[in-house]
Amino acid sequence: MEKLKLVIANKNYSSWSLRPWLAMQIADLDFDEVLIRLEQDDTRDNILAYSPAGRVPVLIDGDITIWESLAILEYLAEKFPDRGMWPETAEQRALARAVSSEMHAGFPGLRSHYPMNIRKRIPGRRPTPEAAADIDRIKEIWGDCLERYGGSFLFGAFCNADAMFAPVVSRFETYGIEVDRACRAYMDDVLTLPAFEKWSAAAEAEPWVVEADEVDRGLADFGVPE
Ligand SMILES: N[C@@H](CCC(=O)N[C@@H](CS)C(=O)NCC(=O)O)C(=O)O
Repeated sequence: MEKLKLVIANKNYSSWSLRPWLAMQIADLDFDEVLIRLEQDDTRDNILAYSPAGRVPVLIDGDITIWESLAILEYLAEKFPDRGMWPETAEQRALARAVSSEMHAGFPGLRSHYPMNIRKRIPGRRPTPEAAADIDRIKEIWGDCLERYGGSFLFGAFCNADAMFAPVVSRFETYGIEVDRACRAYMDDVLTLPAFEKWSAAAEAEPWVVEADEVDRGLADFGVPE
């Protein structure tokens, strides 16, 4: 059987790449990774060589190519049913899929205002109204899951839903978003996962800077009065 291959981009910035990479590490899957640098003249061609969608992550399993982070997670959960990539009960699986889909399809206010930047700490960047609404909803999701299913992670043990939210945890850490004690404990559990620490260390070591994803505390660019 050919080894799985996951095509990703810069570990410091590529939030979509982090999701399946983390899930695959925690599921203890054997895979090769191919890293394509963002914002280079040949970035688009390099990604298109793997996927017609022109976006990473891309999972290659022999002659099967899967793009879209959530589809990749679903494929892996089906292929490796013993790895607990979704929770055990139907109710929990349904909710885990609901919050994962909500993440995959939503939160544009958060994503544009607070780009993932693993190696930076920029506390005090004030949210736009859209980002503030997204943050509130994310805290509500985390609080609700942690209260219902309690444990280190959203549904007890780490699952695909946690992988989907891991880049948000990183963003909250980078920009010093205030959270309550339960969410803080959840964030700490994600940030101290050995697999997350491995990704972060690689992000720290990357010399590449993507200017578009480097933001400061100010809001001038967003037309929001200080
Ligand atoms: N909906 C896609 C989003 C993927 C995406 O936007 N990936 C970014 C990197 S994080 C990308 O490939 N960008 C290519 C580029 O900017 O040229 C998914 O869930 O996989």
